[in-house]
Amino acid sequence: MKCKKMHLICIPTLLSLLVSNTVLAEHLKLDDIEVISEENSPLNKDYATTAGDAAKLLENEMGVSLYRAGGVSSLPVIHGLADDRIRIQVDGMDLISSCANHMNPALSYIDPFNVQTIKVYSGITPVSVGGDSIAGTILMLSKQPEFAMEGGLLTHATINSFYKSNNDAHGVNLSASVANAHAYLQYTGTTVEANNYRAGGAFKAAGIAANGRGYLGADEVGSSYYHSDNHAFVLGFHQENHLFELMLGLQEIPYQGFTNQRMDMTNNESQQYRFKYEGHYDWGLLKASAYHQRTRHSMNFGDDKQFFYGTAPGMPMETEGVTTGVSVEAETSISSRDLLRMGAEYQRYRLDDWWPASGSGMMMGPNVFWNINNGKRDHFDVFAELDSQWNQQWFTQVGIRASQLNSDAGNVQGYNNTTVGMAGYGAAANAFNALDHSKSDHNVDVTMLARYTPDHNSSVEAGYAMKTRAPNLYERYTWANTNTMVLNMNNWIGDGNGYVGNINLKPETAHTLSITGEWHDAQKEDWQIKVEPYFTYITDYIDAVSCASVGKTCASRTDGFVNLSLDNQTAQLYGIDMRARKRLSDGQGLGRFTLTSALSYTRGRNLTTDDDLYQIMPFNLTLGVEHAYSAWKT
Ligand SMILES: [Cu+2]
Repeated sequence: MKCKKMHLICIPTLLSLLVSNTVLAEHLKLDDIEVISEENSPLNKDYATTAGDAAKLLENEMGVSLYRAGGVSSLPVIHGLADDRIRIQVDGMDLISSCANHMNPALSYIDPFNVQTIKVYSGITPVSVGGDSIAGTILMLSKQPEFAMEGGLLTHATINSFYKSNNDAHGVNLSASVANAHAYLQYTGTTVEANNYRAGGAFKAAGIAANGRGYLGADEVGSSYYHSDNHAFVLGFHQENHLFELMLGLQEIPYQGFTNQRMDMTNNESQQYRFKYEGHYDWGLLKASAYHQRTRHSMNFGDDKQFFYGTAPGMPMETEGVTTGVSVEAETSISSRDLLRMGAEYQRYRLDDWWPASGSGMMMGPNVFWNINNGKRDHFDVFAELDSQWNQQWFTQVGIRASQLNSDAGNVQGYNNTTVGMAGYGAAANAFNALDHSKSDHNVDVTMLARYTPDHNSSVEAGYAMKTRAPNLYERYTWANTNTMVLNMNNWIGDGNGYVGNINLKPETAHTLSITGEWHDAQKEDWQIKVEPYFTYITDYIDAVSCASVGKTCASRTDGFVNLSLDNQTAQLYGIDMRARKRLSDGQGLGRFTLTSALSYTRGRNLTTDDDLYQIMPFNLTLGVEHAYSAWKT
């Protein structure tokens, strides 16, 4: 259906080849080690549809919407809250977007084909998976190791490719693994590439994309091309009740256009190293992990944007982010009723964001512009969570998390040290450098949840959560306010306006009430309905404000956009999500037909200004009919 509307031909699997050699017919799955929560969702991995963008796997998740940025860098929104407000873990790593335009969000670092499990917490998020976020949590896990039975050998190889005619998107995914009863080695690699895609019809006049650039058709969406390569090596060991895993991940995105930004990604290289341990003991479960990621990111004007401005050949912008994390978590039954979970997490983050000089003018020279110099954001968290199964009907969970977060940034300089005029950066740099940049935040999260399951056909869950997020480094430490071009470059929101940070920002705290009701037949096969209303009140919500209201004098502009800063305000969101499905026929004859529907409504208001919040998905209702016949699904 989607394909027809877009005038494209989907060939999800042009070539699909599976090679397997199993010496022993059975292989050993470590089911006892994998802890799957009920938020675990079945994956619809249509490779052509996701085409390198793991965020697109979340498209049908209850409570989640997406906003598009680059071809492989969509950003999820949970109940109207997006980006850094969501905790996103990829294989246990909390990855941070190291770019003034947030072009490399966490989910851009995993290939959708490699994702095995997604867990989305959209309502009340347990503190064990929350922290430094005020919306929900998204956990994405890649393929888990499979070991052979004792004395056996398990080998596996898969190659997939796809082609989409609309934007010539094509890619290859390769996966190979070998395992015996105790060790496991896996490689997965992917390359995806696409040209600009075409809209359903003409939406602008055809012509050159920009001065000195090529021609764009009337239906061609400029700056929507991309190319992304991912490689992951995993080595696992399994000894009785202990699992050790080492992962090396490499990513390169040589180019990715951004339709919603003034810049494009001209390179993104990332190396990820991860160690994971899971062990079962008589007293319970112990999990530990450590990770290290380095990202080197470059931006400039891509092929569909003007490159020369006077004597300046483009505007190079460079970023390096280094994230290191360690976590330990233990889970133990303290009685037949109570399960206690305790953990500690540490994360260290470093960020440099610098823009080399360009051209002979004062606007971008003669010095290097330091947007963020030696930015630091480190936090240490501890949490405790108690699950209690009081009887067949009642389950409760209470949790508390405390976090100490320290951030800092070094002194900066502009392209020049002139203190007057819009191309003079000295005054703003001097003012920023005169301030003490180090900040400490002490955050507390609390969760209380109760679930009542009266029978096999229904359950009701209700809860309250208090969650806190500290400002990111761009929100706190971007400093240049005299030049619109520079302000434009700091736009992690993706709305075309110019932004300057505010060092006085406080962490934002959300209070959420949520109820989830679920009704279904006993087997959850014939019919199912799930309703989730929610209400969130946020104090110190970080929102865009006029520069003057926070004592800054920003460059004025008349191009329809505005230059803004940030301040803590009060916001409120409420809404409802609903999902329903009913089987229409039972699988005899023509196959099984199922009617599905999804409804979501979110209303978000800034109570300080009485304005609507940004990035809120309008009311939407989706109806569908699923058809399954043997192995076919439509
Ligand atoms: Cu960027």
